[in-house]
Amino acid sequence: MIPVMHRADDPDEITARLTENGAVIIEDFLAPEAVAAINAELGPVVDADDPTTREFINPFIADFFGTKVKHVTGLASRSTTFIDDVLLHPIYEQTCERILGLNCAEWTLNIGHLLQRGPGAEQQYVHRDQDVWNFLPKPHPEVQVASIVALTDFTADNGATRLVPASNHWDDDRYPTDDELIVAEMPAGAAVLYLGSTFHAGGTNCTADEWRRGFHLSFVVGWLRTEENNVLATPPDVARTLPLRAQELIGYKAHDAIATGGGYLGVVDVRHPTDLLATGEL
Ligand SMILES: O=C(O)CCC(=O)C(=O)O
Ligand SMILES: [Fe+2]
Repeated sequence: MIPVMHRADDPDEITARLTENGAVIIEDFLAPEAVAAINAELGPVVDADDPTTREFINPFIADFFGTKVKHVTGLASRSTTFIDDVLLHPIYEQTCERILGLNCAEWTLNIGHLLQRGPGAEQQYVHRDQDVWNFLPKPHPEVQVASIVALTDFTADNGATRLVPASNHWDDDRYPTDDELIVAEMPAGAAVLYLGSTFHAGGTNCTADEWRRGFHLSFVVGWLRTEENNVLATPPDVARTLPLRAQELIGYKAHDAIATGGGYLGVVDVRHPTDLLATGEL
């Protein structure tokens, strides 16, 4: 089972449940007003997406998402409600600090997508999100905190995410059986947080006419390459208009590990790109 907690709960407790179970649902992650504002802003954008004509990097990924899932990518550059209510959500800061903060100087946004699973969308293959970094030798420390945020009610029938509790503790040679998948049913405004090491899959949508809409966003230690090229997706002209913390999370802050015996990553002119944005040099 997936523990259910609330945004006002002690961040240490939320982190403890997340690391024990590999997943935790925060039932009131977004206020109803925030869900309404996000849906008003992004609903028309996602509805306009046509998954049958969209192109993908390769046929495998095309098949992974299929032709029944609408996408909005690069959310940081497209949506102020995404920035204010989701990207900067304190629960991400609290859990990333406690989990990723042990293994990096800075964490960054890895990917920020809206996924709308439509009628007929089939279950994804069961995977760990961290497997995008397959060249990272195992075992390795936890490098990713991920989440799905429900913008509509998530039900077993409309494609709610399935997760495998405690699979973050499994050895690399164990793969889940179907009966080990637990459905993260949750109301609009809830989120399921999970780890990069937790097995999961977007579910089959077997309804006739219900769209399951949710954000898929994750954070990663700042020394790994991100799945989405966030700086290109949110170029300086847009980034300049965003709150400083959003700029940092998108990748405009260098990963400065000098204090722990490392070096710097992601500088421009040997400075933080955020500083160059502030002075107008970028
Ligand atoms: O949409 C979902 O429920 C899961 C999406 C997912 O796991 C992924 O795209 O990696
Ligand atoms: Fe995933």
